[in-house]
Amino acid sequence: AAHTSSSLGDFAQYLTNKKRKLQDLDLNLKENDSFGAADVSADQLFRGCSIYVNGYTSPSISVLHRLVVLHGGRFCQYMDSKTSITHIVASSLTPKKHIEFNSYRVVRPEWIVESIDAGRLLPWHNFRTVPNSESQLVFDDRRNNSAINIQQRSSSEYVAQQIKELENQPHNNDSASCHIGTSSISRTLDVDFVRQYYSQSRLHHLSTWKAELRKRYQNLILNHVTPKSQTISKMGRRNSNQKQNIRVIFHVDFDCFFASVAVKLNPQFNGKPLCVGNGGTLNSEIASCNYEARKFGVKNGMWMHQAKKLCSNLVCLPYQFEEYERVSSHLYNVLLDCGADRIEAVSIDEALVDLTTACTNDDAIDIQSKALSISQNIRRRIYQLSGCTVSVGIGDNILQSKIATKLAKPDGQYYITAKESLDIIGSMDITDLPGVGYSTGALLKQHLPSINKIRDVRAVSLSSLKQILGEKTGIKIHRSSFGIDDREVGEVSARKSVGVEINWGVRLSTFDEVQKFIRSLATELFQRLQQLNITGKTLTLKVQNRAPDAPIDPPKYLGCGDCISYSRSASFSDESFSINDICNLSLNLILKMPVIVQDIRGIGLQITKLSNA
Ligand code: DCP
Ligand code: CA
Ligand code: CA
Repeated sequence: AAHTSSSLGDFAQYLTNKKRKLQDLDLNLKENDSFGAADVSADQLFRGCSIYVNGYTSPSISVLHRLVVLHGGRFCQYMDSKTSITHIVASSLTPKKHIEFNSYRVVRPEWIVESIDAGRLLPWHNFRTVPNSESQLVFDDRRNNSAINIQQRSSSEYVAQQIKELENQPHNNDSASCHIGTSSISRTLDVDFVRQYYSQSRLHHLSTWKAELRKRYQNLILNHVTPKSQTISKMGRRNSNQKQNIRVIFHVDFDCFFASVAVKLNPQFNGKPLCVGNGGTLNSEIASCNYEARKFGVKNGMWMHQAKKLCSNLVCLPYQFEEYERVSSHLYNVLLDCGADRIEAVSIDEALVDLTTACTNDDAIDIQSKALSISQNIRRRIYQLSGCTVSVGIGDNILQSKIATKLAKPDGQYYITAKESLDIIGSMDITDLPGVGYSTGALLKQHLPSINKIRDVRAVSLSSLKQILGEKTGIKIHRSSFGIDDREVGEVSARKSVGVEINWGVRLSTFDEVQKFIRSLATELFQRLQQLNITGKTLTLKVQNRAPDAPIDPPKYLGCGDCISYSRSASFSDESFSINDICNLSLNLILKMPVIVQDIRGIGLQITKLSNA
């Protein structure tokens, strides 16, 4: 289960429960293990010892856990109560851990195994992970000139050996014994990681494009011919022939956008099932697949291994970010020049256009045929310029036009009547509620389990909907269930935050690395603020921490897996903050979170309470 607790209290409770569960498990283990029962004399060998295992060990952490518990010791899953831990078992230590564990008895796993063999507790200092003199040396280094010496030491034989050990560690080993995969370390430590990540991340591109396009087309009123008598809409300008409240909204969306661009650049795959994704490894996600692939049941967002099962000869091609921008610009240029009243950028491959005036003109015979002929034109011109097809949905409002697009796809157009859209919306599953997230639909299902389709929502009173979903969402869902949507095209709310977030490829092993990672995020964030000419008052730090029962290596390669997410905010002393200020504030915030360095799977920084710089 996903845990999204944000408060410390909840997490403390979670930990307490979890620990209780583990202790029960320990008891069970002890009672049921015949090996333990047979060796009664050794039973209390580790009595009074509280043992914590750090990093990769041989035998694995789960074996050590068993051995410690069977022989009367306490096994600590977490380092939360440092003082109660008597021994840390580690095969090797990172320089940072050297310091962090300086006041502990840090022993090699052999101490456990050989003590059991000997039938008595062997002196721990004969099994030091770090020979005494070395540990002392590091400590002195730290007192004298802090981090620099630790860095220098990383060339020492000791650390070299440690790295070698890590490198020899197999990737998909027993997950409990494999704390950090090598390639993940190098990825996260890579100085250019953040920059590289952003140049390769499609989600980052999608959100940046969206922000830029929105900014460009926000408040752009295209039809400047305004009859004096007309002030029908608060934003749009309407033609005098327009009947009150009638609107003609177009939704224009590229068909399988990334996949279309891929086929355009690789025409040899024309007509073959194809998708675009990250390298096509089995553990990657499909960003876009063409309609030939969809015939096999392949879908956008599906995992590659699943898609390959459905369609074994599915071709996977790489992203072409620059080409997406080029193709998209043709869409926007055509829409800027089609006689529209208003235009709204929805995303790189999709826009809303208010064509009320053009469709209700004096020379328009009837709205539907006029709209369909304008649409035909738009589609033809976009295809001529870009070589990719769009589909167009037309309706009385934004919601209806988006539903019409679903009926138009691929390479088609559809004019939907109010009655028709009402039927279609009614037959949709509530988790597909248009304009609201999946979670709202799920929440509704939880409170009203008998409700399945959106048409059932119509029977629920507005007051109950408000009670379940809150005032705003309640009203919104009530209205959308009846196909009502009075948003104006281009009426997008102003930007409320600027942020950066990485939750892929994040595997850190020391606090030093956390600091470095935060610094690169802060640098990226700072550059964005500068580009947008924006500053703000408040910083929010979000950290994704591996959920205790989630596997160390999630199914998605280097993904974040099941996480508990923490979020904390603080304000800058003034709005002219620097990269350093962002770092310092972030570090203050992360220290207040009960996160474990090795379990961090994602970090995000966000600035809110924005103002112009
Ligand atoms: N995209 C992505 N990841 C997402 C959503 C979108 O990479 N979670 C990218 C790939 C898509 C493009 O954005 O090609 C446009 O998204 P659409 O939802 O419009 O999907 P397609 O254009 O691929 O298909 P359709 O024909 O259904 O619109
Ligand atoms: Ca699309
Ligand atoms: Ca789209």
